[in-house]
Amino acid sequence: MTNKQHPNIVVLYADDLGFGDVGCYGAADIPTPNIDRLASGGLRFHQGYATAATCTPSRYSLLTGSYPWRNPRAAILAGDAPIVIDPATPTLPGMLRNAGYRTGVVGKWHLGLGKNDLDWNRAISVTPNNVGFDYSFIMAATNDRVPCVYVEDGRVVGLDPDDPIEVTYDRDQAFPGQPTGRHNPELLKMKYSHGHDATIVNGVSRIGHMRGGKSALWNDESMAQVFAKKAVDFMAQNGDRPFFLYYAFHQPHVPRLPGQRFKGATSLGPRGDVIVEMDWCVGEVLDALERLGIAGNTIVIFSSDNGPVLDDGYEDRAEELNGSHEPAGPLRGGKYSLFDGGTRVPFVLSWPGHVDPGESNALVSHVDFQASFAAMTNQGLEDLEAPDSMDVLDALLGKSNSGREELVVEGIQAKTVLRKHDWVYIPPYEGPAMEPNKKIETGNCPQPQLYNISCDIGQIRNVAVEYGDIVRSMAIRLNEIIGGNRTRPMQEPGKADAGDPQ
Ligand code: NG6
Ligand code: CA
Repeated sequence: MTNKQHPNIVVLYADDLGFGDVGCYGAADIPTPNIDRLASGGLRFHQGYATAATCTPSRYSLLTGSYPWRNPRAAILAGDAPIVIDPATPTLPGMLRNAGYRTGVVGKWHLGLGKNDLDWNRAISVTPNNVGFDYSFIMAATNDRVPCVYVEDGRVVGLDPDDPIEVTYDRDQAFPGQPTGRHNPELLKMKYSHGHDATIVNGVSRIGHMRGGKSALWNDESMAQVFAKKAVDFMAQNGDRPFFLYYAFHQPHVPRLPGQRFKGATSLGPRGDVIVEMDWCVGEVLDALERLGIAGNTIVIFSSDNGPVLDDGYEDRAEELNGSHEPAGPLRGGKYSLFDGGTRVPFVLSWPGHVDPGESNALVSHVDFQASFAAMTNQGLEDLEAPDSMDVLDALLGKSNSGREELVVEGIQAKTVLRKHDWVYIPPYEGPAMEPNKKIETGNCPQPQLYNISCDIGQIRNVAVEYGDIVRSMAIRLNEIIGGNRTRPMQEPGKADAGDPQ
């Protein structure tokens, strides 16, 4: 049953884009006219958060309304990992489908596929189509992980049956005779700085080993166009009914390889250039909505899965060419971090004619979409559905300036942090204070940390000693929330995150 009065919903989701990386959030050196256009006609949130400082856990929350530490496997996944969302779990797209929406995902998935039976040469047994999406056109994991192929509705696109795909993330099972970044650096057009030394595709070595599937391999330089076209096609095909499109960009995640016309778009090198390319993708969506005559009936949200990183494993001169640009804006830390730079992200919502343009200080998170859009479409949530999602619809639509009171976010190794009102409490954690390769402050500290975000957005002044009573009550509250519900253990300090196959 379709319900014409419900607006379409488009979620545009960047990968590793920081709080300061786009014009409307203060970036002076990266032109992002389309995202800025969305923001000037919509609501720009100052306190919009992902639930995690890395991809898989963050996306898990967006699609299930659950904190990632509830799921034992919702950590950065290898490219051949089984799906982390149980098909029985009520999801955001599933809920909208029940409300009459047609649902589609285009772009980066990174939530696993199959159920330990993954064979890239047949119809994949469990895909986004089994967890609420009617249509899917995805890359399985990340652009730096094999297999480097597109998967449409559970089948690898363009695969020649006589050249089957094999994938392994076990170094000992690497395919003999197959060139790798580690052994054949002469074949690389972009060198790796750490990790990323396995199979070479398109002159770039990736994480994991892959053989075969030559006709199906993607080309990084045309990926933006491929995904943008699929996104626009999906909207065009479903313009006469409510639709939900989750369009997850691959930019500015590594490897950063913009299409020809975006090379040199900024003085920041590939990282800046792919942000401009991503902005072009946003423009493609906005233009299509206008062309289809449905812009006024479409909620568009733009956000990011986690904070920024400069060197995430390739020599693309991101640090060297960064100049005075501040990818995380005024925030401390970045991707992987327990500090706000890890999870506080650009967050814009527009609904022309329905949401007044402006700014909001409400505390909101991607985990809230499920409860909020359930409320908007008059759906009740099932028992146990979206346990951490809050109905903050009024805040999202700019009718109220108050969102959540508290939020749990996590950094690498599933270490959790509590935000409550203006306070951020980071429990004592062991481990290095600085991630050595990526040069990002982790937030690890043997002492408790407490920051008042309203007067100290940069988390410079740890006031845990002055406000011992607040530290104690927040520690108790964090334990109360997580208590016996954590099924994903915190990892050993110094160890790579789960799923990191290196
Ligand atoms: C890390 C990768 C990093 C990136 C990250 C996932 C290495 C050394 N680092 O393991 O490059 O792929 O995983 O990023 O391999 S995310 O945005 O998908 O969470
Ligand atoms: Ca990411």
